[in-house]
Parts: sequence; structure tokens; C-alpha cells
Amino acid sequence: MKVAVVGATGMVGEVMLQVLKERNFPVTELIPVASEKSVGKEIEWNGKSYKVVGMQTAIDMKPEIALFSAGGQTSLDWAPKFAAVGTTVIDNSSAWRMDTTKKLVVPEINANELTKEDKIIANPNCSTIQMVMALAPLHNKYKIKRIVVSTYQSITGTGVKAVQQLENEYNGVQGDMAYNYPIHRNAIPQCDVFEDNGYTKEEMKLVRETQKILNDKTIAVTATAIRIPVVGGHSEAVNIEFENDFDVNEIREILDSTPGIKVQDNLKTFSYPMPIYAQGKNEVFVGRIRRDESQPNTVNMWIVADNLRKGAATNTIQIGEYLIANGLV
Ligand code: 2RA
Repeated sequence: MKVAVVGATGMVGEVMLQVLKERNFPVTELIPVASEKSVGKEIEWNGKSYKVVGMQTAIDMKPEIALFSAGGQTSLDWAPKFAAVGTTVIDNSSAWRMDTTKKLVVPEINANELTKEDKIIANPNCSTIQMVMALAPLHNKYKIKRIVVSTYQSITGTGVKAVQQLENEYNGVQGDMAYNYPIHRNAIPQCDVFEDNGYTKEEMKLVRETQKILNDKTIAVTATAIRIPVVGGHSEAVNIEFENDFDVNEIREILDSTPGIKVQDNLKTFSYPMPIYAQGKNEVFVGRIRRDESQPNTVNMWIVADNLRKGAATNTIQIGEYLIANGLV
């Protein structure tokens, strides 16, 4: 299979290359694609050296699959051109997520919606993916009425400039700023830009994408997304009100038996998810599962995942695996 990785030199692109190798994705020819300034750069992958190429060169090579992580405008400009030559595009940007003609996919939840006709497929936002991974099986069992979520997001979600800012601040060095404020020893209550309603785009992604993936606009969602000086992954404190009552142990059992979920929830051994331990792993980790004693039919939980893996690269590649396994590419 000819596979293009568009944005191959970026943070998510590099993780995509790692995960493709780890999962033995059936790549017969890798096509690393990046912006003109990176064209000609050599990258090593799976014991071979590849030259980075530009978009049109990659399109002319007619890859079966193109994994995009190159920003929304690049995806709007180029994904249709790949699709026009028969390539199936799986895109990590927000460009296509809310397009009613495009599927927004977490394979464990709704890959069965995919058909051969889907030539541009949207990968959800990282903080949405980890939340719906835990909530989808509970929605099926107890029907979710309302979600209140606070996220504690890794600076890797912003990119390499943010990681550099934290390192500089930690070492007392002046340098470029990814944020308007220091991130070291701080928490910034803004991920992405603000919308007219006072919420950030990141917070509204949690609202809109959750309703689309769970295919239920009656689910009320409200979100607060915070950036914190962490690199291993995103953490989320989630409060879920169901239409029906539940048993906490049954919730644990449902989650523990859900592919892609690992329950870490034992207060006696202080077992709960933390981003420092989630880093580099593909699972979504759930713990601190406990009834909300302030209102009926409501549970609290803590959800952690590596935002560059299940939140981006791994989910994208799992969509590719599903397409191949089901003869859709
Ligand atoms: C963030 N989810 O963490 C967004 C984009 N990666 O900034």
C-alpha cells in the first residue's frame, strides 16, 4: 500500500511514522510530504531513507491512503486534490470534522459508518477522542443526558514551539512564546481562540464533535479547556449525568471490557491514570470512577491519554486499518 504522511516532519507526523512501524501497517511505499521548505529533507523510516516531497509530487504518485496532519487550510486546499486521484484521506485537522458530508470517526465507536465512497475522513480532536472512548459504551448502556468536562491539556497539543517555551522557562532562558503567558508553574484557561459565546474553539469541539460521534444532539455538553505544563498527554475530569441509574462497579466492568480502554482505579494502591505514565501508550486510561453524590444518576471519572497517539496518530492509523480490513481501500 502506498501511504502518504502529510506533515511528516511535524510532531503528530513523526508519531504517525512511529505508529505505522509499530503496528506493521502494510506500507509498500512511504511518501513523506511536507511544506516546500522541507522538500528534499531525508527521513529514516523502517530502516530505509526517504526524501520528503511536496504535495503535487505526492498526488502524482497516487497513494491509496494519505494521513494528514498539516493544519486546516492545507487540508482544505489539498485533501480534495488527493481524493480526486482516488486517495483516501484521513485528516487530523478540524477542517472537515463538522462537514455534514464527512464522517468523524473513532474506530471503536463508529467505524461501521465508513463506506468506499468516503474519500476524506475526519479524525476528531484529541480531547474529544479520549472522552468519547470512555463515554460511548456508557451512553449505549445508560443514555447520557449531560456532560460537564474540564480538561488539563498537554503543551504538545500546541506544538514544538510550546514545548520549547516550557523548556526555556524551566531553564530561565528567554525565547519564542507559543502562549501569551508563561506556561511553567502556570495554568492557562485558553486552548485555541475564543468564539463569540465566550468558549474557546477547543471547548466547542468537545461539544459539537461529541454529539456528532455519538450521533445524539440531545446530549448537553459544557467544557472548560486548560493548558498545563505537562507533555505526556491530556487529562480530563468528566461529570456525566445519565437518563438512568447505574452501578459504579458495572461502569468499571463495562469500561474494563471496552477495547482501547484501561481502567486504573484502586484507591487502596493509589492506582489512577496520570499523563506521565500514559505517554507513549495507545490506550485511554480511566480512573477515579465515583458516584456524584450531589445529584442522581451522575458519575465522575478521570480520563487520560497520550494526545499525540490515541488523540491523533494512532486513531488515524486505526481508521486506516479498518478501511483495509473491510476492503474499503
Ligand atoms: C490542542 N487539541 O491540544 C488541540 C490541538 N492539538 O491544542
